[in-house]
Amino acid sequence: MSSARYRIVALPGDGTGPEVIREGRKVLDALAENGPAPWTVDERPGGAQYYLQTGKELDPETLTAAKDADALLLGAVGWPGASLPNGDIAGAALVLGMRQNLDLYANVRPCKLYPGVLHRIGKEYKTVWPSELVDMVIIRENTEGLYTPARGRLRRAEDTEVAIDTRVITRKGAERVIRYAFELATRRTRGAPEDGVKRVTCVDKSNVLEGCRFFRETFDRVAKDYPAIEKDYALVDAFTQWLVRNPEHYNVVVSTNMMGDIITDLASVLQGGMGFAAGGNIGDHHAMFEPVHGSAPKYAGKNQVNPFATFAAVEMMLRWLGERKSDPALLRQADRLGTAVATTIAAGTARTYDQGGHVSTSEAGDVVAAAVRAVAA
Ligand code: GGG
Repeated sequence: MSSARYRIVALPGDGTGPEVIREGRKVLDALAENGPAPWTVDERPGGAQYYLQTGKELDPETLTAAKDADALLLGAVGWPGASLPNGDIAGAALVLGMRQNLDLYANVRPCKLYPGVLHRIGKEYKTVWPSELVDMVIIRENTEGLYTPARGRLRRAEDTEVAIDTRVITRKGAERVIRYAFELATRRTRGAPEDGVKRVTCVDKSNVLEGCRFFRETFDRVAKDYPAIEKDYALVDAFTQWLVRNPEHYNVVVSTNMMGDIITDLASVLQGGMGFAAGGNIGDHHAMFEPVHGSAPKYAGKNQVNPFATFAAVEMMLRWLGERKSDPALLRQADRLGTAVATTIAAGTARTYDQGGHVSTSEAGDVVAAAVRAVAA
């Protein structure tokens, strides 16, 4: 019988997902050496490839296990040609489905540039943004907006005449994610790199869209409860330029679902690309952490992709769990992993292909696991 206190459910998913989750588990094992592991990892199948094999995206027991878990760790989903009869991508049950089923309303994406990370712009690998200028968190609403399953087509005979995606912005959905952003800005020790100011920026398209006007009104209402935090606004189109030109202005950013999806992928370029971007899908009772990248089918089975986004997701998971359970040992493990990741990146000893290097996924995992062992427990 295990004495572990915490149960982590891992969903490796498709393509390169299992490869990066294997490395995430490697660093979790390294953290747990020299003592009884405080966690168990219960790995479950699911995703598009599982759908092709079994006709199910996941087993019903996996959803039950997810509801009973202390935290979830997701790999990646999606596989070419794997779609459900209604046209949705197979495997979405692990991402969009979990967000709905577990009410994971805040998608939290830190965008921090570690010293030693290179930017790929064109064919060159170089440092573009100094690391001290990029340190923000983008919060995306995760359960409604344009991803609400309220859509359809009007067909006449064989032809589609109309396709409709309904964008739903509710008072509850907007309010809770905006409050999450202000609470995070309050808790974060650092303000914006530019001036140290604690600031929440509302990104929307309120000059055109009614839902965005409602989102911004809700932002203004919630902001009144946080007088110490500066309110800031950006229309999403202008934001895309400002983000790249002046990343140092941003501290915490909040947006609606699809706009948040787009701006966070753009922001990942500031931190070295999707190979470094991790996200937490966080609700009041559950949370799921993931490398934000997809399943990258063309790299699947090649042991080539960058596992650092998964290490960052594991670190976020340990920190969230440590705070939730008031467990200082878990918080120390999160710090340990953070230090191991930062020193490895700074040393440049685990550069995968996306950084212009030749280190494999599993070698990068070995280097970080060794770095974890070198940081005192
Ligand atoms: N790492 C999870 C993954 O594979 N995500 C792919 C994806 O399409 N995500 C959609 C979303 O984040 O809304």
